[in-house]
Amino acid sequence: MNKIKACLFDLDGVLVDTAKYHFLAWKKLANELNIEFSEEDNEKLKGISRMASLEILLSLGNMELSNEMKLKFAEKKNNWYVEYISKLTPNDILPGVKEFLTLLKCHDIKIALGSASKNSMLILNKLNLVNYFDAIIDGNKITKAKPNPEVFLKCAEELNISPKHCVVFEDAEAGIEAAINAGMYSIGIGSPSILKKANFVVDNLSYMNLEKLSLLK
Ligand code: B16
Ligand code: MG
Repeated sequence: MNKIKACLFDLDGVLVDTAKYHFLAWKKLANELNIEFSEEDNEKLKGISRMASLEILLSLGNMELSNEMKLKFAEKKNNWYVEYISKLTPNDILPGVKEFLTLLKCHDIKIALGSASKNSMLILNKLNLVNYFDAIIDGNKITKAKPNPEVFLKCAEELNISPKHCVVFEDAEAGIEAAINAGMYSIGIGSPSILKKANFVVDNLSYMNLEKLSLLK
């Protein structure tokens, strides 16, 4: 029998590719602050919170700001980001997502969202995905960012399923670590050389099926 009773999904990079919009918005802010910021630098911001991302950007420019100014710039970046993602449509859903979520529903495996983003409801609504989820835990409901396991433990709690029966799908190293810290299985989405600690890694959710889930023992 399959041990897995719940699948917990990260949002950015797993269900939708919003990383490019985060990059464009951070790049716009970096330009304004005269900080050099590359796509490679942007990799370090994946999966971590908005304020932690800003701290990394500022450290790249050896820049220190008051808390008040930090909040102002974080808001500015978010306004640009929200403008970009307001154009998202269901066509932006990553390959295999809807098919895999439908398969899980048919087999009574619970589905949760575990994301650091405070914009997750806006994104899920744009993608028409809200109804698939039995629980939604995002940046508005947590205080500790990944690799802290809080986000995934809250998913398990809301679903009333033990962490040992949960598997997390993540594209970021910090997210895989959060899953391990929660005592859950983890499946990486993306590069095996970056997501080394995951139980296994697939390119995207079109490579997932029930047989692959049953490999988790
Ligand atoms: P927001 P995830 C994360 O989402 C992103 O990967 C990360 O780059 C972003 O800084 C974070 O959300 C916060 O997003 O500014 O929208 O609140 O990957 O955990 O779904
Ligand atoms: Mg992610």
